[in-house]
Amino acid sequence: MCSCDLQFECFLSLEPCYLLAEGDAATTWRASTRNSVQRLRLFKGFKISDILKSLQSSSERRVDKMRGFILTACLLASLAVTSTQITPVSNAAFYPYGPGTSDILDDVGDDSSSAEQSLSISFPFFGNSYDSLWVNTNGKISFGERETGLSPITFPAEDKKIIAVYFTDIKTNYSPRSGHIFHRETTDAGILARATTDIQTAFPAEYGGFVATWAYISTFHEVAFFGSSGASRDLRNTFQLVLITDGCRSFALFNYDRIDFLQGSTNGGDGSTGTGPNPAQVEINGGDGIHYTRHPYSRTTDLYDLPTWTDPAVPGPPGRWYRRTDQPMIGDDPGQLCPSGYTMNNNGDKCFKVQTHPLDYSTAMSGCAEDGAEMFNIRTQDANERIIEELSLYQCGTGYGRGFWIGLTDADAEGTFVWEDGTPFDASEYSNWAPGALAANDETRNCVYMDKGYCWQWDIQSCDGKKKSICINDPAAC
Ligand SMILES: [Ca+2]
Ligand SMILES: [Ca+2]
Repeated sequence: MCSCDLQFECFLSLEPCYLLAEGDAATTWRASTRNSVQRLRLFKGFKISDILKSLQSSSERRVDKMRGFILTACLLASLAVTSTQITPVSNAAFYPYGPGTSDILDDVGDDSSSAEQSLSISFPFFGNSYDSLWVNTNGKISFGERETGLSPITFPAEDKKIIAVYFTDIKTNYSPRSGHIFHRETTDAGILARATTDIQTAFPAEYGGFVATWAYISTFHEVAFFGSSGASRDLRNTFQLVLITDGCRSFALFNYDRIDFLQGSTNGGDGSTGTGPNPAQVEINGGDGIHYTRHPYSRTTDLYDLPTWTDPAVPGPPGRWYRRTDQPMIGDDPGQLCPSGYTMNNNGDKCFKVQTHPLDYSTAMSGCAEDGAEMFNIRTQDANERIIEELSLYQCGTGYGRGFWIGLTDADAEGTFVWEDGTPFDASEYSNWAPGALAANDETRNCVYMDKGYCWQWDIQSCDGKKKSICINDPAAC
């Protein structure tokens, strides 16, 4: 009979003790002894449920065969001991990891990465979604490609789709090994219940009804920095990223338990102290060159305080930073997603599309309506200034008669202007008429447009004239 530590299970009464991978979806099976955790690559693709089913229902001969199989695995595991027992942190913010979970333990490395991890869902990230990810040694999770870079990057940056949990030059392949990097996808009911509670608690007003259906937990346990030696090799950082989604919205939970060093000794770092002029990066980059978000301590010496930091705006345990990740962000401002073909305005609250082909007024209106959108109406000076800013690509001051319809007309009653939704036009609220526009208004000129020649001041022309137009739409729900 085997005698196991609590986190291990006896399997077929064999010594040493074994951990079985969590769930049938696991593609690797790990056997763990009391003194080691060792991934057994030779079982890739082998399902634990198959073993158990086989053991429960088949003949003794098959059981014996399976025992032999397991024994062989045992022997290999025992011979291939490469790590010492680790004790996961007892930190309320941290999700379970390491021994006792179905975590993948990455090979030790310096500027390396996990294998590409296929996901059972598409993870929504900054307006896109990804079917796989990489866990990279230097403290970051990436989509689209592995990220082996060791120097923080100024975000926003193009192409890099990165969650920098603690991005600096980390190294786990000293001898003896210097840290463990664990990760796993999970749909475990207990984990999802916890994730659901965390998001609901953090954002009660916005996401009180959120129910998590999937999570990915990546944990960097007591990792050392590149360039450490002697006493500085004992400077270790422990941090974790939990990705959570309901298939529509997604969130990243950053957990910090221990921060002993600010940066690796590259980029001017001091190998004896783990300090220097380029501290680690705690940021997210969407990869479009525009969208990113940044922890207030990112790339500062305040990083030491991450384990006790609490977000003043979001209820959560110390050491926890939350970010919603399906929507693109610019700094701290949450953006929203626009329907296909639409672009978020600079204010981040409405989506717009320019119908660049000049159309008569009613055709332009129906073009917007087909998208469930409205033609842009300028009701306020603020809106006028904003749309002009959005149209900055169009040089004004030339091209009189060209421009954009603005959804204002006096077609029904000459001289009485009405917005397209039926709201009466009130000149005392806001107007921006071009010189002479009202004086020239007559029954042949009933539709209002922003005149390019007058730098977007308003003019009136026949509704049969051809103008560009702007459709305004609400952000997509998900
Ligand atoms: Ca490194
Ligand atoms: Ca008129």
